[in-house]
Amino acid sequence: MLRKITSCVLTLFIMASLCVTVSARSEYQMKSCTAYTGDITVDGDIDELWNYVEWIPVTNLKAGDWVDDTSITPADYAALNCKVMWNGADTLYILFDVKDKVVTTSQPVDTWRMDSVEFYVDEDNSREGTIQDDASQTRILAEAGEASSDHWVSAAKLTDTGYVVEVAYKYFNVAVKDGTVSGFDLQVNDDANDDGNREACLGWCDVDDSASGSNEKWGEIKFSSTTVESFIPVAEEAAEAAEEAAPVTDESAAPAQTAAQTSDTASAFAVLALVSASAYIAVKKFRSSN
Ligand SMILES: [Ca+2]
Ligand SMILES: [Ca+2]
Ligand SMILES: [Ca+2]
Ligand SMILES: [Ca+2]
Repeated sequence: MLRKITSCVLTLFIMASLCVTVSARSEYQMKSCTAYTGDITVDGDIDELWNYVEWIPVTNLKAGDWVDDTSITPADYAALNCKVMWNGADTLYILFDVKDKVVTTSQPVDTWRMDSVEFYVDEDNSREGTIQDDASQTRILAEAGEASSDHWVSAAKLTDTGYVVEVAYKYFNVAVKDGTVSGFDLQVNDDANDDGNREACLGWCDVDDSASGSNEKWGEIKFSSTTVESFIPVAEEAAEAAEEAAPVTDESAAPAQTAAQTSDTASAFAVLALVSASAYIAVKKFRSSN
């Protein structure tokens, strides 16, 4: 009897452990982000305008050797935050900011095992369960430098804490306008120990690594005609305008200005002295005539 109870308790314990392991992955949740209008340069440097766009955190650990290892914490693998913008016509910009302690140099056969970022776009958001026609998955390696293909250009730069990638994706099927919605997802692949294999893979909406085969569980991106510039605080804008409007001063101009100001001040004092003297004479005259 005791053996039976012990066996049941053990079975329950194992089942509970399995449940914990499974629930370590996030549940799929539709997310949405908005691309506001503005222009940036695709060069791997973060443009000033990006500062006025919200970050999109990409945090779903969905694949890689560590995906079901509960001893692993987010501090152990790369972190990805993204921003989006569009040029008001046909081009979507994406900024990837990756914090990665060990950027890989290994060259395995499969590039998805290497440090890299990915973006998924389904222009008409058709969600038919495959990736075809105007839907695509694109991978940019951390060390790719400048790269391009038919519908996109990218620039990747290493930083002290990882790497930055900027992408311009040009729409070819849908005429983007205010209110357009497309299927969209983001991803980072991390080889955490430079052995040519991927330890962690994080997605924005995808939770089970199905994004590369199906567009059903991607998120959405909405396009807005509101400009990113309109988010710049008024005081900050005024300070920038004042700075731009300020006269250019150099060492030769400064003394000339001072001399002119000194001359003006001397003239003012001379006039004041003359007026005072006249008033004094007038008073004297007035007094003497009384
Ligand atoms: Ca840039
Ligand atoms: Ca489609
Ligand atoms: Ca590795
Ligand atoms: Ca890495």
